[in-house]
Amino acid sequence: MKVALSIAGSDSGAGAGIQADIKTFSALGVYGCTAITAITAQNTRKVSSILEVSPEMIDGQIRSVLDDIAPDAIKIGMAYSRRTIGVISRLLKKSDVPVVLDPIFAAGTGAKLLRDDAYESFVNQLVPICDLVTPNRMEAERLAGIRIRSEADAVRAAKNIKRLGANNVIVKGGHFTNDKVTDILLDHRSRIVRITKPRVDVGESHGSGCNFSSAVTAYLAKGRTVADACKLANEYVHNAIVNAIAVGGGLIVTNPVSAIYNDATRYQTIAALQHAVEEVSLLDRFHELIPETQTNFVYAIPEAKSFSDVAGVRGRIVKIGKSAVPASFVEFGASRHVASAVVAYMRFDPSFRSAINIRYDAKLLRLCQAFFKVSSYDRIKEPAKVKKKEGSTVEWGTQVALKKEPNAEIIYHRGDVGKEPMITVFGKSPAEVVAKIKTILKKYQ
Ligand code: PXL
Repeated sequence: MKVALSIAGSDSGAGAGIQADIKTFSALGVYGCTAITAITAQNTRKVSSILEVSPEMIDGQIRSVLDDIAPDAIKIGMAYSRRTIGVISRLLKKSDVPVVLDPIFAAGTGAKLLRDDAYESFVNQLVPICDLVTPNRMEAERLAGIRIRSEADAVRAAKNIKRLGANNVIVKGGHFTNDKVTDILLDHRSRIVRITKPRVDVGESHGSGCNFSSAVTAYLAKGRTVADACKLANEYVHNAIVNAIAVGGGLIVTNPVSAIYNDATRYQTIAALQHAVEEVSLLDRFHELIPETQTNFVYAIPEAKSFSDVAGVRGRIVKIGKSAVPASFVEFGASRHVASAVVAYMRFDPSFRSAINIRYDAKLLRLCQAFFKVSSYDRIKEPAKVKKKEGSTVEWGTQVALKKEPNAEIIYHRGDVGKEPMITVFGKSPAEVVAKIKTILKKYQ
């Protein structure tokens, strides 16, 4: 496992600082070591106090790590005072692994995290020993000594900062007002690389700067070039911001571990659905429930927002003679209709994440009504403007049916011109949906 060291301050609210760095290193599969420079008493609203760690103790932490664990890359965060800067600079001056410097001057909530009397040491002793400096707009303005209002200004600022002795400089684009966020990287050969992403409309978040610099450090530890590490870190932080959480009453905090949870839940979702698809397909006489347009069986991740967050059977479960056969494997985005029904249902009750569609006939409907709460909608009553959007009828109809009967576990419609009538069975898990199908099949002659 590659190793990264973060030399930074502790944030008790854990959105930024060393806590954010460890989360990021861990999420990116890098072993994270730490040397704590200062302890902040802090939450999402404010920093209430700062305790500096003694220079001897900072020196001791860094030496302990360097002597034994040999990091592949190092990040410097909150440096706070002249003494601390002196210690870090002495120990890292001759570093043969990449050093990333995140200029931390003030917290998003306002407190000073670099003392005014330490600024000169920061510029003279830390900037020149670093391979990459990662200022945001305000930090770049201070370091470069110019106002940054445009991309051309950001390029000029990066050049000024490079003249202070930094090998590579990235001026981050988060604190501008454009729809797109563009980071400007000026690399060691004075080439400009622009990294652009759509802006995430969540307002100011706490932690993104620390997540970015520690992600770059993790990618450098894994051997990526500076430009690649910056692009990958940009992508990573974008997702941490998309998944930001309101843990306290102040700023929202970024969620740098969301990517691992996301992948893990996707795997669990696929595995559970795959199992249930096989089970339902092998049920005796299940093929009799398959409609003309075939059956899909779906399962959504807990935070599903659209059909792409819902797993389904690619090509549906099809009737072949007297058997039901999944046309292909289970995959995210494989269903539009049944997936849209689940997404719509989850807006009512997020615990109902699975569904299957079966044939409509009067006898099946009566059986459903005998065992489960059933509701319905009438496709003919759909407003014309809803009809235009693909998949929207099902969403609209599911909401209509749930408004009528909020506890409905089965929803049907009687079709429309060229639209087959359909019954959709919902459940909290694919296993629960299979159990409902078994109940229906048992009585279906
Ligand atoms: O976001 C920069 C930052 C870094 N390190 C510590 C912090 C903050 C912001 O509050 O508290 C310790």
